[in-house]
Amino acid sequence: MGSNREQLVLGLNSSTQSFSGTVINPAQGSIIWAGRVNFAEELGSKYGIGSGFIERGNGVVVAPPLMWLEALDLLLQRLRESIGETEVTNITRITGAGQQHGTVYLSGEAGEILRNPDANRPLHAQLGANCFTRSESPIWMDSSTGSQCRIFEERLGGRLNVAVRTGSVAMERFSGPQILKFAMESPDDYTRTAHIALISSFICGMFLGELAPTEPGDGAGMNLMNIETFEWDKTIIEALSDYAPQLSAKLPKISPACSEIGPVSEFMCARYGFSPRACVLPFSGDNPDSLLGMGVTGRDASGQIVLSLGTSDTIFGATDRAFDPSGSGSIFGFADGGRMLLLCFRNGSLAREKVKSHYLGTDANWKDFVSVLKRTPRANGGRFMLPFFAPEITPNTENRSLVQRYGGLDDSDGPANIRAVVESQFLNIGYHLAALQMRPKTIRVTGGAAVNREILQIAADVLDAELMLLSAPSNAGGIVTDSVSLGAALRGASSLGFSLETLSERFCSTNSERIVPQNASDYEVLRSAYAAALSDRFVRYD
Ligand code: ADP
Ligand code: XUL
Repeated sequence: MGSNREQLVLGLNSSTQSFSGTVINPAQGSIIWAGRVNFAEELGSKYGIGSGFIERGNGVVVAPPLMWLEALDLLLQRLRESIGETEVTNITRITGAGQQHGTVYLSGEAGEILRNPDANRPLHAQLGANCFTRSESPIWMDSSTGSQCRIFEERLGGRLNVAVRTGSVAMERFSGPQILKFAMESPDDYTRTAHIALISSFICGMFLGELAPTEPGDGAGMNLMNIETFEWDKTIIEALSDYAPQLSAKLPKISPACSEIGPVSEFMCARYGFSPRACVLPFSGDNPDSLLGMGVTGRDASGQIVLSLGTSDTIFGATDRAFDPSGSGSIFGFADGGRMLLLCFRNGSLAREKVKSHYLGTDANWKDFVSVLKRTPRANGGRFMLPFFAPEITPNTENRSLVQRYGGLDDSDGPANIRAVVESQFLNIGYHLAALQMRPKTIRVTGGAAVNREILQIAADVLDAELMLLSAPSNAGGIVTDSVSLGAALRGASSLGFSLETLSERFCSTNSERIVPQNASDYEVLRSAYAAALSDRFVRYD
């Protein structure tokens, strides 16, 4: 193995719409490689998915785990082709993140096959139907588990008690209610399930060659982990045991985010050229790793807020809070041993895409969308909408979509609707931030839509906050939009002896472009109108 200067770290991101990776040289502060496999473009027809998932009706949203494995195979082949065999053997730490909350249900055979796969064939060709007790995984967009959330609340003495124990009220997309639903609807398949993995720990297991532990950042997105102890909450598991028997035995152990959990498997070395001395760390959730990748760590962490404009829009930051009594915010673990607070808005990029193709045609691109934004007036003459084209998480629309237009917004007026969806999404984010007494003056931005300066200017004006883009380390160029795989790589590098603060200084430069609010006062009337429209439809819980 080379000296510390030559050691490289691979961070991965098994996300909703793509599988991406970043290789860094932590000593030099440089990005060696970044790659991505887009599910829809490269594997869409084979797996019958649209934007990375399948909607089965009644709020059920799933994705095939074999698709993630095939994408991983493609990505790792590209990595080797691109950086060459020698550089691959210099990778000494491997970790990653997954879209949060989704669960993978494995039979006893999965563990056996993982221990000794044939290096001549990819894993997706070897983990056959007998390895899964459920061929499709429910993912974070699933909103079908309202009745299971009510069971959590009844059994644990109310919604607030669930939040006090787990950091979040029982939420439809969270893994606990999803597991309960599976156990109730398919008891035989549940009984055959030997291991329930998060998407993150499922992918991690492919590198370890055995079923992998979960990590507290992502484990907090299950409603099953105690947010104080970062252990499975025995009281909850016991309270649900008549619905989901033997659950403890099916859950992995929990290992800290920055711990080394074992060497990379022989299969991975033989098939992709990794060094047998490369170590694997637990995989985390995409949001916790994104927080690290956006440079939020250490003493000045609290108060730094990140807005991620990916499939979902999310807003998050480090926190001392143990739970959010209003029920909208979730508390997750964070790699530096602390906690983070997150608000998730399901109607993010996909709602913007939907409005784009509805009014501008399916061939329209983001330039067309931007040109409409440029020629429509700020604040839209008082027109706005409740922009929940799919069931929304914040506010919780309880498995229903909800699009309601206000201020004379006419459904047939394309330009006004295009502006309205963008403005209204940020009005919604601003409303929920204010409800949590959060009024950040600067916000770091990432995610696929962060390249769109016109959308960012609207966000800055509506939220009345300066937006900061992070510039990618010099040799990579551009701005950071895949902060998740970068954050995972930084976490991996921490186990080589670099402090997270040093890594953050080296990789997360905030000396880049800023989007300053220029017209925040133009939105004063709309902010109040939006708040009135929303409180008219939703009763707050506190
Ligand atoms: P995820 O990690 O959730 O899979 P990403 O962060 O990769 O998602 O973001 C993907 C989204 O970014 C797509 O749904 C796409 O609509 C959006 N996007 C990409 N480019 C632009 C752009 N120029 N303007 C607005 N949105 C964009
Ligand atoms: C967070 C959430 C989403 C997923 C997918 O709670 O549901 O952000 O992590 O990105």
